[in-house]
Amino acid sequence: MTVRPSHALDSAVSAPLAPLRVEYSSASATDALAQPDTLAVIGFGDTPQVHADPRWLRVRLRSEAPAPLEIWRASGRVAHGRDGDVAWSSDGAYAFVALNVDEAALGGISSAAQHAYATLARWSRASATPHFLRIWNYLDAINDGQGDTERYRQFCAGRAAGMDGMFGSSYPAATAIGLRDGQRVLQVYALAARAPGCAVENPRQVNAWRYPRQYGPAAPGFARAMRAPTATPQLYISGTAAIVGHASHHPEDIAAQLDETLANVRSLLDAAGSHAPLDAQSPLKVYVRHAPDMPVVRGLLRARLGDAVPLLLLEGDICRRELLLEIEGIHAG
Ligand code: 3EB
Repeated sequence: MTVRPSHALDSAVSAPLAPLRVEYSSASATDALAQPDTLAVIGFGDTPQVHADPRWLRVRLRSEAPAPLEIWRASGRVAHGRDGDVAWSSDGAYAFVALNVDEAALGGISSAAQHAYATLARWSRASATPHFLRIWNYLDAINDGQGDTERYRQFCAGRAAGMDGMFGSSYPAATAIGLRDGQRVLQVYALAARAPGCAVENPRQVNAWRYPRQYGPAAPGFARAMRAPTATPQLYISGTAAIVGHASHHPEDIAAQLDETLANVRSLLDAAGSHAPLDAQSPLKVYVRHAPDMPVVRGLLRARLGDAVPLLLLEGDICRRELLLEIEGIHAG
């Protein structure tokens, strides 16, 4: 019998992770960054804050009121640094990886996306946390351009080219949302882990990576949700909208789109075998296309979900013009 000397290491690598702790917080970024277990601090909206720390990220989306910070906390001691245009932090179990790519320098949104994903692929191959669980993509003017030249579709094409097999047959959960500040800088950030998660698809929706050709030259490479490789259940829910099968439903009806979206989220939780209701352990982020819809959406969500679910509402464009809102989140259960 051969005893593999790396056995102890193998089991450490495959041991379940402690859940990442994610919260919306009114703490100051400086205080949050001072904690040794802080993996990432994400500021939304017009926050003027600038921190040199690679764990700090500003997402250029407007919020209803001054937005809370999103804080990710790991379990171990967090190291952080920069490699080229990648900012990273890691406790060995999880990693936060972020990059901003100037479109003009790369020759457009498609090449910027390709560069971003090729960079992530290279980073992950050299890392102790090579498994992507969740990726966020933010780009300016996402709906500009007609047909296959729409910027979202060009982004999808570049993303597919840059991924180049890095996810094998299973994509991570994702969000892709439009910014409106005219800055042509693609923002991509990700949560990666030491062990692989498990992709979950939604039986009410066609898998996004199988969308038919009418939605663009390259199907969007993401899973509807990702079960984290954690000791207690944790589910990362992708951006979810009023799409049934592959078609958008209820154009121009924000309330009906909200209910369809919640039906999709519930169906996804069922598919993931999660029977716990959305609660205080389920922070949701809600992207709303038209600012005047924001109080309406907040009211409807409180009526549907109760007061315990942490909500962060942001103004942003959804990747199909007729979609008025999108909901993403994390769920313990
Ligand atoms: C959808 O279901 C809505 O391109 O990464 C949601 C989540 C959407 C992620 C992406 C797109 C993406 O197709 C749009």
